[in-house]
Amino acid sequence: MQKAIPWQDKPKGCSDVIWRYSENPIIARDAIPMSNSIFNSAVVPFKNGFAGVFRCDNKAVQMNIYAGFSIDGIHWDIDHYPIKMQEGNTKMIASDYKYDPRVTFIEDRYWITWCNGYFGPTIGIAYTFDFKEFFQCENAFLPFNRNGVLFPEKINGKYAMLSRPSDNGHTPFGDIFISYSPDMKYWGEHRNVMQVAPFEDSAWQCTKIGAGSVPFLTEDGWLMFYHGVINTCNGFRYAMGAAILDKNNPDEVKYRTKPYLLTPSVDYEQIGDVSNVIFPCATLQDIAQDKVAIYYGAADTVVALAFGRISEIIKFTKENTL
Ligand code: BMA
Repeated sequence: MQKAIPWQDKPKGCSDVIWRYSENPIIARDAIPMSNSIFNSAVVPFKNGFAGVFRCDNKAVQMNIYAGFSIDGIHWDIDHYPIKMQEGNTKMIASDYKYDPRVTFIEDRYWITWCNGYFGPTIGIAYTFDFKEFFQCENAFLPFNRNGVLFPEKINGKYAMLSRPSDNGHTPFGDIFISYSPDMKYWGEHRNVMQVAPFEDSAWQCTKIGAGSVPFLTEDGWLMFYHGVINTCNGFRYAMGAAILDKNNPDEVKYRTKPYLLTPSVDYEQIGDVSNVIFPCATLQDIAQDKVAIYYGAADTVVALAFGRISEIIKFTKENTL
């Protein structure tokens, strides 16, 4: 039987399809010694509970990724030292920094993707079986790139990854692309999946968009939560939407939310090291029970949790598509 995912019923009077966990944030900025902030992080079911890879910036503001474990998906024991990589399918690759991890179970192991500092940001890849030993593989792409998110199964016989070509700074543009690989080493067949929205149609996602959580299969296709950004006179604001991609050809967007699903509007999302950021990186879903728990970084400072009914999210996305 599937381990119960974190859950709270929709609060009375709430008319939204996504609602926040009442005890947010679930991980404080100082959850481990020497942490400045813990945010944009990824979790998966593991053994009799859950495991995760956490983005932690230390007090020197060095960005790195840390393993963590939990029984209930809400209370986490995060290692006090960053993940130490061993050689995977290539010689060790330099890594000036690591941030924004995603975790995807494919076939027999957990794959970690993250933004890897190699002459600028690009997508790093590693695998683990146990969240203790990690094996670093080839970077997926040339710099500059961010938000690499693997699909949880091969598509037409190949590994598939969403990503967002970017620049070496705070990137004032960005669309989501898909790439394929026969072996997790060589990536190609790059295709555009989603572009920013026209300002007049859906301004919250008019500056840049980036893949967020690992897509999961529903009857309507792959459901994925992504972030969309608007550039305001106070800087970028990151909100969350949902997209449904075709099952066999995931470069085809079937539906995509025109309104956001969640936008920074409570204190831990609006106030932090970077104000006004909601950055989804993972979900836990229970398809049979029609439940999804969404993990997101808030204000580049803490990790928070939100919930929704999968069927309601799909219905909303179809009825409110861009
Ligand atoms: C992006 C990344 C994310 C961060 C976001 C908002 O470029 O650096 O890690 O959450 O900006 O600051």
